[in-house]
Amino acid sequence: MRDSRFMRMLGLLFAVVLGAALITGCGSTKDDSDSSGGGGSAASADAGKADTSAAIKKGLKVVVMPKQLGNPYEELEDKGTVAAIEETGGSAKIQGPTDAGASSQVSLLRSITQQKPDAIVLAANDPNAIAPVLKQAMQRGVKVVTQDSDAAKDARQIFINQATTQSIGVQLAKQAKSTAGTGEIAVLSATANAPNQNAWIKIMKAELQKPEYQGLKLVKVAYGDDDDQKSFQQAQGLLSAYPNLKSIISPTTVGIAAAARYVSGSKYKGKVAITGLGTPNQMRKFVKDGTVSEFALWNPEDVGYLGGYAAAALASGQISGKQGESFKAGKLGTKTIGADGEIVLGPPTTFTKDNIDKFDF
Ligand code: RAM
Repeated sequence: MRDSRFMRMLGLLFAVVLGAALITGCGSTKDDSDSSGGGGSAASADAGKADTSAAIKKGLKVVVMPKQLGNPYEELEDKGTVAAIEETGGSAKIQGPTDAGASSQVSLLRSITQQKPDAIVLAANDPNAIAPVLKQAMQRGVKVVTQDSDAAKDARQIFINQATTQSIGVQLAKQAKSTAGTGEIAVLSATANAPNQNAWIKIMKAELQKPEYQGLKLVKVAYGDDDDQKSFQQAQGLLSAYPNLKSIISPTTVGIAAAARYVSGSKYKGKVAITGLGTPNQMRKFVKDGTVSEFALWNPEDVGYLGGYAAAALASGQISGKQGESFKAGKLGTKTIGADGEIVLGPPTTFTKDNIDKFDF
């Protein structure tokens, strides 16, 4: 008797719980389920299926990794990423190595993967050294976005490219010609493994083979490792080894600033041109003192901001990284993923004494 009453009560309780669960389930909005944080398994079961109407999840945890800490360019870029993540209601933490060496990011990425953030947004120091750990992160459900400098294509979902690689390489060749005319030129790059600089230099070299560049001779590619002192010494070394050098093209903000500093205080000032990619704030004094006549860059903060929104859209299931998918990137508007998961921000700006004071970054 007591047993059967107990069973009836148990049955009733079961029905009430089941009913409540059904009601809650039916009544839940997308936002509710998205922000529950417990949707991990559902999200991974849906991996690869994008729902462009899905809301951005609140409270996303994102790790932002520069090539190295202390590089003013990378700091601007990461500031943009943090701003974007915070705009979406998430939190972002910057973690990075102290040098831009090929394997400097690997162990850091390994420990970050253990913590399983929603996404990692990084500028790669080497396309392959970090590929295994990034793949492991993606297998664990961490979304991976590269910006500025790409990893191997299968080790990230999206790459934010500042401008097309082709257009940057062509621009460097044009800078070589407009500053040197003909004669000997050299490149002062970042590290020997840097994915972005290597890709640009490859295009630049191919351009230099064209008839319009006849008479220009690239004598050396030197590496300053995106280290100010080493870049300064490399600039000095290039000029003493190649006394006929007409121009140094430095496709790194660290390299161009160090080379310009060296030349501006040397006998080469006014004789050897320095050009390439730099931030207006670092280069202003060298433009004003006549050491540099032109250089170029995009807005690093926008690159990072776009990377932040791409990470949030990926981690919210709005996009999966496939070509043709679109998402809203805050003040930058709607962006669409191109071939190989690449999104291109826009063309670089050329800075000269006539426009440099209009820019503050
Ligand atoms: C340096 C870094 C960065 C590059 C710029 C132009 O700050 O190498 O990756 O994009 O230069």
